[in-house]
Amino acid sequence: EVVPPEAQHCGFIAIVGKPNVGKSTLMNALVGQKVSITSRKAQTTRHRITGMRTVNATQFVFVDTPGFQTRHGNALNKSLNKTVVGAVNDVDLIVFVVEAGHFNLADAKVLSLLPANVPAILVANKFDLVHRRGELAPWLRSMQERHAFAEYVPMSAKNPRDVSRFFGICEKYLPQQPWMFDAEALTDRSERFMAAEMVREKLFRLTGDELPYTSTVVIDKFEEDGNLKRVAATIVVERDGHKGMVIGDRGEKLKRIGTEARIELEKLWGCKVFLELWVKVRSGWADDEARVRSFGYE
Ligand code: GDP
Ligand code: K
Ligand code: MG
Repeated sequence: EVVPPEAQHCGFIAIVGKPNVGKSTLMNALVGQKVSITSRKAQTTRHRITGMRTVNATQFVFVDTPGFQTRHGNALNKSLNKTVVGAVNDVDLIVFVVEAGHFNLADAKVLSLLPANVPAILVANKFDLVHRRGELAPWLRSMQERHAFAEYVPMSAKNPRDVSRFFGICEKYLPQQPWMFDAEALTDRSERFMAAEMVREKLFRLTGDELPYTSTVVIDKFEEDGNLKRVAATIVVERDGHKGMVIGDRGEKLKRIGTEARIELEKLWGCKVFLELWVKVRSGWADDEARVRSFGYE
């Protein structure tokens, strides 16, 4: 069904909050596909990721952001924080995500970045984990005193009913203007970028907590060959010892990272993928501003 441009609504919605509150999970659920990688580790999201969904006459353009880093001031973390500050100032609506019933200094730090002139919705996520639901009402009232939120939404990003209800909540904040992307578009990120991200997701998920967050993925080759995409990528780690953790016993770990990333990419692109992985040591890259930039961080 064709929607004439004068009937179209379209707007940008930034999703912000401290690490691990479920921002990327929410974004993927809203988009309906994995366009932003997730894991139970902080620093999984390292870029501003745009994902969109067009529902009837309205195009929702979601901007997922890294969790604001308050600990180490290295070059990587400074770049992550700049991305958050940039994202909140240029949108029609802000979705501020916290874990339902929780609010600490790290949340307060992100909240202090929100501009007063952009409406903000409070998402109290992970509602499924709240055991004493009666205590949520006074907690929500305490949140009212912290910021003049336009709405208070207890929900679970993992509950499809909550997610579909969310479109109706956001809709009224989006201006009447023509869509900026195709109705079917899912993300503005390149296939090359998505390939690197899927490898990084598996790296984060399949290695233990001992592997520090200072690893990254670089694409060396990206070729299309009929209905096949050939990708070669290098996992960059900080120390020799980390290399072994990524490769694993007789290469088992690296093989599994490759297999799982390939399956995700085949699902995303709907074609066959040949994925080749390498591991390299670049000590101190996360402290080196030029290196951080050369690896694709803003
Ligand atoms: P981000 O760092 O804010 O982007 O958080 P992620 O989306 O990467 O999610 C962090 C962790 O929280 C992951 O293990 C998710 O599966 C989990 N998570 C996200 N939303 C929910 C939710 O609504 N309920 C529960 N129980 N877990 C969630
Ligand atoms: K995370
Ligand atoms: Mg994230």
